[in-house]
Amino acid sequence: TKPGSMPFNAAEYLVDRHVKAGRGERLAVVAGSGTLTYRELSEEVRRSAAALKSIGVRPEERVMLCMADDIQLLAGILGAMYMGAVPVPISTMATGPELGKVLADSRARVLSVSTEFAGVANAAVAAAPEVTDVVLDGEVEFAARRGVRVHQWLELEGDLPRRPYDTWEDSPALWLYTSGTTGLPKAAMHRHSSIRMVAEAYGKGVLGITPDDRCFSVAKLFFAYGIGNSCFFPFAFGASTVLERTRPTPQLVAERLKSEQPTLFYAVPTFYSALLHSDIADDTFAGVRQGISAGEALPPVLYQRIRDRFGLEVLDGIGSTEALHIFLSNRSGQVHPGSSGAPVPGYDVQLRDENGAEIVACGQPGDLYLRGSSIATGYWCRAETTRQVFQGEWLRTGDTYMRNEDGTYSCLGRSNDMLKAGGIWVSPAEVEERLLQHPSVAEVAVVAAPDADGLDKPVACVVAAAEATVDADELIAWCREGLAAFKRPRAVITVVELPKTATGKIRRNVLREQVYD
Ligand code: 3SK
Repeated sequence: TKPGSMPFNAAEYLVDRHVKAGRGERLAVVAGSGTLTYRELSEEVRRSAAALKSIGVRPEERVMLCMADDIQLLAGILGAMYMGAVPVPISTMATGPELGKVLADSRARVLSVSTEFAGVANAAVAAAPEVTDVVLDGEVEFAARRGVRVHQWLELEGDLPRRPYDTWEDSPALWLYTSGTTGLPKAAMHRHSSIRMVAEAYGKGVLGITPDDRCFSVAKLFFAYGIGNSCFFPFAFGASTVLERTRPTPQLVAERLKSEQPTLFYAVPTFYSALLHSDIADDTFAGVRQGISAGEALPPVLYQRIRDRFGLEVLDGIGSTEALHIFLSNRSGQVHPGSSGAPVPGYDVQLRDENGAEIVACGQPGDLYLRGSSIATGYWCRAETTRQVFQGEWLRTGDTYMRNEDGTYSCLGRSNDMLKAGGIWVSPAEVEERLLQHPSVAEVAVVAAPDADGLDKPVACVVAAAEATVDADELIAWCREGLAAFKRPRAVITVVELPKTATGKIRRNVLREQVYD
């Protein structure tokens, strides 16, 4: 057999496998609209596969889902995979025109929508001439343009399939759009076997998930980070997942932790920071065995404050939409604060200099390259960018990293974020970490801006902490005190918020433009 050609269906692996093995009565999902055992989830997934088939969806066609985290989104994603189609969960934070562009780009004919997002979807469908069917998860006004059929999930019927479509390991399973730094988002195309790979690598290899675990993720299912956290990892190991339909706040998270008792909690650094700024009880995380952070580097000061106040150990890691999930991670009991940890089992990383030569010495900044079998097959209809990013076995991550003496890796920023001051490399992350230790700073990003001579100098864009005022001179002096003087920001600008991508990464290119103005 050719590699990748073994029969394999990720939805069957995640759900039906447990039913066949006699684990059907175990709890699988706790969601806003109810709870499901694995047997019930299997039924929902097959019902969704039948529903999609009944409206004419065929294997390998895309189905876009703009939906809140709940049973219908899970069943929609897994049902599409089950019948060989390709689910494309999409950000619920998009505007109508943004959604319209990706809908048209994907050439999906079917769009599944939660009632909350009907208005946005309505505008999007107007911009996507190929859409023929819209499926809604509840009663809501939806005046689609002519020629578009509008359905209710619950009213769609079809014979429940008894087995999945005969996908192979390499069959297309899932597309995830990634925002990138400029232009239209692009779809990273993932295979069925990549889902098993990330579950084995990170879910088992790093988190050691068992059937007794319960996962709760602040990152939603439409993110690569969220779908791994809330779907692939719990279901690969017969554990359960807690889904939250709305945008979580610290108070809401505290309530759900109390009522659902998750053992694994996944968030991004900004959310950990919000938790610290909230008045939730210090014992909120008493039942959580592990916190997880990704999306951007977790500053050591945040790591320590979470640990001191909540007694929670947070494993910082880095992943990417292209790699499907986390490929560098800290390990339980061996956290190196300020690092993204060591390669996850199944992945190799390399640091390369500007000539493409491998950097072996510790402490030297280099471009991070990644090798591992969960890497996407490419971007849909982006041949040139695909060639630049997917280089044979290696993925160019676009991040600048250095290796530490203990074999862990520390993020120095995006490859194109690094800045030079007086001809010496300055890591924005390092200056940001120092600034975050100042009580008047809630969030900060350091970018390069040209001085009067056109030479780049670090500028700090600061979001003030609640009830604090930012004193630029004081912050510059604070950095001068704690860092080599050349690293200090030459100016401090107060901003209301930092521009961010859908995955919570700071959009430094946008910030740079704002600072230039
Ligand atoms: O940004 C990350 O660190 C990440 C982690 C897991 C999956 C996807 C992403 C983008």
